[in-house]
Parts: sequence; C-alpha cells; structure tokens
Amino acid sequence: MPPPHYDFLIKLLLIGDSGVGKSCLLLRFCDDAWTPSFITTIGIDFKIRTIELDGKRIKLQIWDTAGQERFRTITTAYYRGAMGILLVYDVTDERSYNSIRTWHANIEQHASEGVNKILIGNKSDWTDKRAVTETQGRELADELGMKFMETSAKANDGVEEAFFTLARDCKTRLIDSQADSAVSVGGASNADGSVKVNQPATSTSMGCCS
Ligand SMILES: Nc1nc2c(ncn2[C@@H]2O[C@H](COP(=O)(O)OP(=O)(O)OP(=O)(O)O)[C@@H](O)[C@H]2O)c(=O)[nH]1
Ligand SMILES: [Mg+2]
Repeated sequence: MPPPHYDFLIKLLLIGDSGVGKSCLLLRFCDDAWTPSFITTIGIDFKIRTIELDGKRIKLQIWDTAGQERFRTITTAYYRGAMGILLVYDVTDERSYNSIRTWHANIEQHASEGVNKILIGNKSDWTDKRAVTETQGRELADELGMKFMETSAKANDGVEEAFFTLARDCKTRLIDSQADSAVSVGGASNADGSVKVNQPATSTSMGCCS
C-alpha cells in the first residue's frame, strides 16, 4: 500500500445558528473562495485541507453542520467523532451570540470529553451592523473556558488563524501526548514511526463509547 500523504488526521466540526457563516468559513479556509449567496446546509457536509504543523502534514477533515433546528438529530451524531469544535456566532446577530451557551451545553452532552473548542465571532467586516462587541465575545469565551477569535470569511480575516489555532490545540492534546506515552512504553507507534489518530470513535484517549 502506498504511504498516505499525511502524518495525522484531525477531525474538526463547525456548529452554530443558521446563517452565521459556517459554510463560508469552510469555503474560505479550504478553497480560498467566497460567495455572498446564502445556501443553507442540508444536514451535514465536509471538506478537507492538509496543513503543515511543526514539520508534520496534518490532514484536516472539517465537518460543516446545518444550523437549522430540523437537522439537529443528524448533526448531533457527529459531535462524538470530533477532536476539535468551532462554535460560531455572527457579530451582527445578538441572537446567535446568545445561542452559544446552548451550543456549548450540547457539546458537553454529546461530544467526547476533553474535545478542543474555540469560539468564533464571524462577519467582523460588517462594522455598521455590528451588535456584539469583541469584549462580549472574549468574556463569553473566558466564561466557557475557550479561546476566542473574530473572523471574516468575506474579507479573509482571522480564518487561517482560527483553524490553525484549533488544529494545533488538537495536535498537542492528541498526538504529542500520545507520542510521549508511546515513547514511555517503548515506542508503540506505527511502522513508519508516526502515531496516527484517525479513529476517535474507538480511541480511549477520546473518552468515548462508554
Ligand atoms: N458580511 C459577511 N457576510 C458573511 C460572512 N460569512 C458569511 N456571510 C454571509 O452570511 C450568509 C450565511 O452564510 P453561510 O455560511 O451559508 O451560513 P451557515 O452558518 O453555513 O448557515 P447554515 O448552513 O444554515 O447553518 C451568506 O449570505 C454569507 O454570504 C462574513 O464574514 N461577512
Ligand atoms: Mg451552512
């Protein structure tokens, strides 16, 4: 079998109210593209982008969920496999900001223990319609124990940083710590020397399936 074109696979998940810009963030990050038209996501979708972190090729499989309530059963099923979650609100829509606590509670209930999270305030370019300040975003993130970043999928502002920050946090938690323990038990890694974390649903380190 030919070797894979990456060292590690990390699964990320985008959640938040409908219309906050989850699909646009994904389109920007994976395809460096932008569309002003709103095509609401039906159920779930995903895109792939391979990035380099600390000299390792990390394949990011990013799941984009539908914000609409009617898809909640389907989308919630994807929480468990996520290693990192982006909780997105729209800085021009206070209601989407107020929903973050509910989204966070859903993560607590359905995602794997210790999953990495980041709070994203999107549409930062839309200054004359802003309804949520950066300080409010930061305070909520602090309260919920998450990192925080404002982004604009439209202006391509902060998008790379947001995904890279979350990917790096996941890598540190899942891969570097596993590599450490593999070394400590005598190098229990793959034949090529890498440690692949691509089965979160069965990994005990993800604390799931109990
Ligand atoms: N001004 C501005 N508009 C944005 C930005 N990101 C997304 N939008 C617009 O917001 C609308 C909704 O974007 P989507 O990415 O489809 O929203 P979503 O969160 O995926 O919505 P669901 O799939 O229904 O959950 C679209 O009309 C986008 O063009 C942004 O950074 N700035
Ligand atoms: Mg969408």
